[in-house]
Amino acid sequence: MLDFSKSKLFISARSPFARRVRVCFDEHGINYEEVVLDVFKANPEFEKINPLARVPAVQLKSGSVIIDSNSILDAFYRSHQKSELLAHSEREIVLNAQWSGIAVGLYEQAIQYYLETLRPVEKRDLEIMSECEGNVRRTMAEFERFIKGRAFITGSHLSQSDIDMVVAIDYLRLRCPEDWLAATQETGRYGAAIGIRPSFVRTKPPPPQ
Ligand SMILES: N[C@@H](CCC(=O)N[C@@H](CS)C(=O)NCC(=O)O)C(=O)O
Repeated sequence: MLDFSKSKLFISARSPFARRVRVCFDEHGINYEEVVLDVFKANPEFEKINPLARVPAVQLKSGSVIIDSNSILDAFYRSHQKSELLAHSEREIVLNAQWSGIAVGLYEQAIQYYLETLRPVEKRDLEIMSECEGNVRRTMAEFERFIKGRAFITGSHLSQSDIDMVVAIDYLRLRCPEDWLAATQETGRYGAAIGIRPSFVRTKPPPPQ
């Protein structure tokens, strides 16, 4: 059993990968410290913790370090096998795995798009940007159909896949054009209901700089 209390979680204020772990820790009442980094700047001290210089990374009070949101969550849930956020049936396990995978893919698409927008207009790869747009619109249309009439992905209770999808919805709103989510009212209703939880309110990404 790994002990996550009194751990240090290295994050950046807007990272969706970090936020899925932050919300998970908050939902489980973990007492931990957040170390906020600017990942667009060199962080020599952090590179000693994670040579890849990526957030999230967690340093347990034992000194052990786990990097990558999937690895952190995997280790966390192995140590919290009675968590109410865990899937109870085969159907729930499949739904959770499916939508958590999709959520992480959405983070990647939004980041790829955002990084292009940081380049001077003439250097942007329009093919990549349009591919991201197509992938996000198609995926969100699929989620809109799926979530209609449901409060949670499993139908009955909050799971890590809900955390991951609501983090994705907020991150798309932060980094991508507004109209990509224009036709997703059911998604909006679902995100708003879960987004009022204190764990989401506390970790809400600040507006873009
Ligand atoms: N697969 C990793 C992705 C983490 C990631 O890409 N983090 C970004 C912030 S959103 C980062 O630290 N980027 C800085 C860099 O790659 O130098 C995870 O799930 O934790």
